This record gives sequence, C-alpha cells and structure tokens, in this order.
Amino acid sequence: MSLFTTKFTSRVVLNSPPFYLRKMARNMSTHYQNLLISRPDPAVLLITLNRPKALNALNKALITEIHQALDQAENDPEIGSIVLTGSERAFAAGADIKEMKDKKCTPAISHEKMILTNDVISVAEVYKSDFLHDWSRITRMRKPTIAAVSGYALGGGCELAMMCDIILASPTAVFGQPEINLGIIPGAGGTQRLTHAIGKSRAMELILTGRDITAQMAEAWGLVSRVVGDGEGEVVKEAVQVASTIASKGQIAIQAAKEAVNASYQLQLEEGLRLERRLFHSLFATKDQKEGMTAFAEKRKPVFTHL
Ligand code: CO8
Repeated sequence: MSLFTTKFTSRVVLNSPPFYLRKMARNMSTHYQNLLISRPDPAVLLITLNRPKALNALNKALITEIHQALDQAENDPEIGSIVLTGSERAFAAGADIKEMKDKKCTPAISHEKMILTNDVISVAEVYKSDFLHDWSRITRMRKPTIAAVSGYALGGGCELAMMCDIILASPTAVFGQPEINLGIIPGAGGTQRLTHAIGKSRAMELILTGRDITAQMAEAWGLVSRVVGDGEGEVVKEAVQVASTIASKGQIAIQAAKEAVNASYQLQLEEGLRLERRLFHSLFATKDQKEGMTAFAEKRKPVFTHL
C-alpha cells in the first residue's frame, strides 16, 4: 500500500449522508440548513455535516450551526456523548476556500490599523473578535465527542476531527493538511494537534508537503484510534456504538476522565498526576461510585444516576 493517497476520484462513494440518516434526521433538523441532527440512541446526539455540493467545506454558517448543535447537546441532560460525521465522500474538505479567498488582513499605514476584507478596523477589534478562535468550541465540550470520518478530512476538516476526543476512520478516509498548497498554514490547530498526535517529523512532512495520508496510515501513526469495517455507514454505526457505551457509564466519572486525559496536554507529569489523584478522590463523593462498586460486589449491572 502506498504511503500517500492519490486524488480521491471514485464517484461510487456518495456525496450525501446515507438514506437512513436523512430519514432519521428529518424531524429534528428543521432549523439547520447545513446539518442533519438525530438521536440514534436516546443518549447519543449524531451531528451530520450536510453541505454535499461543497464536500462539507466549513463556512461560517456551518461552523455556527455545529456550535448551536453542540450547545444543545451540552445542555441536554439525556445526552451523554456526541458523534460528528460527514458523508461517505467527505467528512469535510477544509475551511471554505471560496469564502476565505478574498479575506485581507494587511498592516495599514499605522501599526494600529489593519485592513480586513474591505473594512479598515483596528488591531484591538481584530483581537477582540478573535478570528478563528470560535472554531474550537468542540474542544470545550465536557461531554465526549467522536469523529466518524469517511472520505476527505482535509485542512480544517482534519483539524475539526482532531478537536474530537476519539477519531474512528472508514477505510476510505483521507487525512491531510494541504493549506501549504494555498499559500497559508493550518489555522485551527493543525500544527499543534497533528504534531501531538503523530510526532514532529511526520507532522512536518504532511504540513510542509501538503500530502494526504490514508486511513490505514493514520491508524499506524496514531492519528485515529482505529479503522473500522468497510461499507456505507459502517463508521457511523461503530461510532454510535462507542458513544452509546460511553453514555451508559456514570457521566461524572466520564467527564472527570476526559478532563484528566486532556490535562496531560497542558501539565507537567507531576501536576497531571496530582490532578488525576484529586479527581479520583472526589469521585468517592458521588452516588455513582457507591453504585458502581456495590453493583460489582452484588454481581449485577450498575444503574448510574450521574449524581
Ligand atoms: N472550500 C470550498 N469548496 C470546496 C472545498 C473547500 N475546501 N473543497 C471542495 N470544494 C468544492 C469544489 O470547489 C467543488 O465545487 P464546484 O462543483 O462548485 O466546483 C466541489 O466541492 C467538489 O470538489 P472537486 O470537484 O474539487 O472534487 P474532487 O473529487 O475533484 O476533489 C478534493 C476533491 C481533493 C477534496 C478537492 O476538492 C480539494 O482539493 N479541495 C480543497 C482541499 C483543501 O485545500 N482544504 C484546505 C482548505 S484551507 C483550510 O482548511 C484552513 C483551515 C484553517 C481555519 C480557517 C478558519 C476560517
């Protein structure tokens, strides 16, 4: 198998989400233009990116709707985890290049002024609007998120997948940071998260050449947790199953575990271990800990109440 993919040309794979997803989502997505929303399990929210003609390119409207759906999930006590997916052909082919192409941000006569698009605005205004920052909403989710990736996950699409807690890939998935081909660099975490995931040399090679890698290579390099079976919708089914399993646990412990793992990116080992211990101790104050251990001793399944 070659290390790098060639251009993905098959027209057999579908642009749109599978029929069963569209049917399931019909009644739940009325106010979304670019997403399908469904509950394949009462405790799992499935968010399907749905801009098929643009290969789910991430424009402002789509990003805004993803954030609205995430807020909905975070605020719904019945939802324990979230799956984010695209179509068979594309998870997301990156930020919307056509939307971005005319953006300008050049120093004007004074360093205090910048020109963004056609408006002259001050550095303070650019700073306050925090251009690109809001892409990372998904990383601030307390509930676990799973990316189910088929087809292209390029540029901002790859970055969006990497913002999720777990990435499952279909054998058709293609990952890459091709921004260099457009005269820019990754702007939504690619240089940082990809390097954490696969190491400096591999990240440098992908980012500096703009090449893609296959799902199998992404698995071998540790970018995705695994490649699932072949077939339309398989990666989504598998992701929903993982999400259901996560949602069936005590949610306080789940969120504490997520917090502790994420802290390993920010903290030195000693501090991380201290945080882990403190979270571990605090879980003994929960009803779920009593229930989990009592159920084990009584040889029955625990019934967690998330208290
Ligand atoms: N933006 C806008 N439209 C896109 C994008 C995109 N990223 N990708 C594909 N499309 C559109 C195409 O323009 C085309 O539309 P139309 O039919 O109207 O011409 C349609 O989707 C189908 O695409 P193709 O005909 O090109 O399909 P192919 O199968 O021939 O090729 C590829 C598929 C290889 C995925 C190809 O479309 C491609 O190379 N796309 C661009 C990939 C890319 O460079 N992504 C990185 C974008 S930059 C980025 O993500 C920076 C993120 C940092 C954060 C930014 C915050 C704002």
